[in-house]
Amino acid sequence: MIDDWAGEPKNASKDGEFVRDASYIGDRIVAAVPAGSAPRPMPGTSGRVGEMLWPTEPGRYRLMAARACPWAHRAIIVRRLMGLENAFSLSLAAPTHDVRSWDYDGVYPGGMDPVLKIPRLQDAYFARVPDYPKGITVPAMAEVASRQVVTNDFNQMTIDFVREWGPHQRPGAPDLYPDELVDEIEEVDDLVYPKINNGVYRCGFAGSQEAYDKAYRELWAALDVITERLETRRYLVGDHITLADIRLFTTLVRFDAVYHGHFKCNRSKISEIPVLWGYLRDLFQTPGFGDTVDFVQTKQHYYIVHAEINPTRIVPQGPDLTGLLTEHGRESLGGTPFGDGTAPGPVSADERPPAASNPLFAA
Ligand SMILES: N[C@@H](CCC(=O)N[C@@H](CS)C(=O)NCC(=O)O)C(=O)O
Repeated sequence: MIDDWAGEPKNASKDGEFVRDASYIGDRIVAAVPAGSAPRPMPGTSGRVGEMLWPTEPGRYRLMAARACPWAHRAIIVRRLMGLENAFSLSLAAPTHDVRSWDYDGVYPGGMDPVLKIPRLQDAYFARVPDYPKGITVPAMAEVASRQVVTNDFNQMTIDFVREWGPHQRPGAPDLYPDELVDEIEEVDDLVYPKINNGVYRCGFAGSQEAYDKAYRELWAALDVITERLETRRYLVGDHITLADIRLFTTLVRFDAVYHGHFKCNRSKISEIPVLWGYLRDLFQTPGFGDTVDFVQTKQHYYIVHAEINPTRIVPQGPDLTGLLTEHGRESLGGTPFGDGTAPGPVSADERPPAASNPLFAA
């Protein structure tokens, strides 16, 4: 809750360990509140910031994201797979920013988000919580009319895209979070989130050799477990894509281009691990995954914004990414990408990453 946040350092480091700040404006956008209604307190709460329920209402919200960010990337993929493009629009921040966090410099005319009419993401945070003391992070859902952040809880947001927006999803939208698989999906996440998704950050932002060594060991131990699991299964849980695969994909797809060098996660590249490389190529080539990636922006973000670990701010040229398009052969493991659902159509021209940023569009 917001009262408890003031003065708390973000991503505080203890004994050189990177400790991610995982507190959020945790309001939710849900089906149970009628469209047109004002937000209401979550049952049993006093309705402070983080305790409100807002209605799922097409046109009312805007997803504020950035191509570079793996946590925002989850939301972009889920929105596309569920066909929610007409339910809420997408705002994409510039890849680099100063200490005031994300802005729209060079992205939209006049450096202003054209719908929210703000130059910086922080304006939507401050509209909700004046002097907001935490990280100004993507992804966030903002209410268009009030230009304020509703939620920045990246994980709950994607679960709610799947479960709360049903009537506004496309026909054939897959079930990415089936009831009967939830326990297993979250069990996999108990390993993937701390050791892999956040594990690469724990390596990269470690402030001591010991903290780095520990994070590195845990990262690779977890990747070994996941590799073994994916040797005989096409997807992490069940026989079609679920949120578990989306969560892992966003780290794997950045690995060789960023985490291997910039974050010193360099036991090997994903392209040198046949099972993970096959799994990554399979997902990359699946509509909704590879077509949401912008490698140029992703590299620019990490190598330029994190000057504390890359003081020259030089952005590497490599690696060659064309291998992502090669045959993966994982169909023989069984399963189908979307289960009883169907693939989304091609990504719309206004949301397609540029050809220079993605081998899928380079041809
Ligand atoms: N806040 C979430 C994830 C979102 C997040 O960390 N986003 C990053 C980009 S990858 C961000 O917006 N950082 C900007 C900042 O902290 O100023 C968490 O840490 O669990």
